Amino acid sequence: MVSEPGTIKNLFKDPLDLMLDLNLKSHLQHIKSAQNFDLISATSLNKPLTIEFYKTWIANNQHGDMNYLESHLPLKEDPTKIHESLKSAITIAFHYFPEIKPYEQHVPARSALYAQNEDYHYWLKEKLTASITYLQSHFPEEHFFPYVDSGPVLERDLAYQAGLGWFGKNTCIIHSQKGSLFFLAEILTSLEVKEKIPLHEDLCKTCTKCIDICPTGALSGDKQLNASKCISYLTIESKTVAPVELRAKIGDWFFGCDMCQTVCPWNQKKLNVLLPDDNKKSQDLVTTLTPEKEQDLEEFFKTILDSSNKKIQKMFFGTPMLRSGGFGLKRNAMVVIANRQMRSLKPYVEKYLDDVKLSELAQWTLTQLN
Ligand code: B12
Repeated sequence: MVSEPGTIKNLFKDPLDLMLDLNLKSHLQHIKSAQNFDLISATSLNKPLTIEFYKTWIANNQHGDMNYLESHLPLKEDPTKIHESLKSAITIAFHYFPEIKPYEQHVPARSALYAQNEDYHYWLKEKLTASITYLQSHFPEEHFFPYVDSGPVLERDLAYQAGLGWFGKNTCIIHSQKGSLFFLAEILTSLEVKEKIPLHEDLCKTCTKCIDICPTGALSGDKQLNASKCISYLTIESKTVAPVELRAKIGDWFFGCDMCQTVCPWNQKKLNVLLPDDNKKSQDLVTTLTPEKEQDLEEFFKTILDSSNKKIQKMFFGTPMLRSGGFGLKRNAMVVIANRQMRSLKPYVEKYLDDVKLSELAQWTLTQLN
């Protein structure tokens, strides 16, 4: 069970409005407006509230081949092992759009919203670094370390502890005002934060839309995600080809997946304003495209399958898609080609029949196209 300190009433409130330490609050307010952060708050670095869930999840092998999640365990359990001076975390949420800085390469394939942008690991870290420069000028004796995604930090737990939102049934941190379409980031610091922001109440209640829609059954229950079945894992993190039984269920997702977030009632307001194009919000496994967009997609996959892995790496440099590399993006293209029945691309797939890592998938794709 999660031990929940203090009250859990924190409804429809910005965590800063709940902050009693006025000095800390004014600094965080300054940073928030300077960097246009959606939410900012702080918490002392206790043992993560949800570490037991994390341990069970790893022990049950729900993490696929993301071995780093296993090796991060000791540091996630006790963040002071990262640096002995650490006492607190300033936690931040920043929306993935509309400040989209589109990369030069137009990607017409269906991709997660967060990935339609320059790689957030860089630009969000820059925002943290600018915030640290400000903090350092007011607290010259203290240490500050920026974290965005890749560090050994249980980011959702810290966000939860700082009142940035609750753990949704889809496992995402959801805030009653902001939804969940945001990145999380932190500044770990030696600064002492005594403030205890009330936890955000879980407002998922009886809704099960995210669990019901998950095409691969990766979400099997409330806050239960088997990563090795998640389309996001299969198209981004996995270093292998998806098991045959999951391939059709990936639909036309080329990179990541947003279904458990775009179906969420807490994201509808934002989605309707920012994504008026219905196709972008589509909950169909395979989207309907205009002939021009289908043509665009064909050309894109031709380029992917015709290029060396090195060339692909160059093409996607500075974007989140670089993470999948040449192998991953070719793998993803083939699954979409099969699921969209893109028969004209058969000759491009045939080139991979002798490929060490992709031959079986190429064979499967051709069988689906026949
Ligand atoms: C590994 C990873 C993945 C994996 C595994 C996902 C997962 N759910 O764990 C994969 C590749 C599948 C993935 C997918 C995505 N990810 Co990811 N991912 C991570 C990463 C690096 C580690 C997450 C982790 O530790 N998982 C371990 C498991 C056990 O954590 P968990 O599923 O969240 O489980 C917790 C809850 O379920 C909770 N819990 C369980 N039962 C109960 C009961 C109660 C009562 C309570 C209170 C809590 C609780 O405790 C668990 C432990 O904290 C973090 C960054 C980081 N350093 O933390 C980003 C991160 C979680 N991902 C993020 C994003 C944006 C995504 C995607 C939306 C990307 C996409 N569109 O394709 C999807 C969303 C899929 C989903 N529904 O989670 C954001 C989430 C932002 C948010 N609003 O929550 C993060 C924080 C990155 C960032 N810096 O912005 N991701």
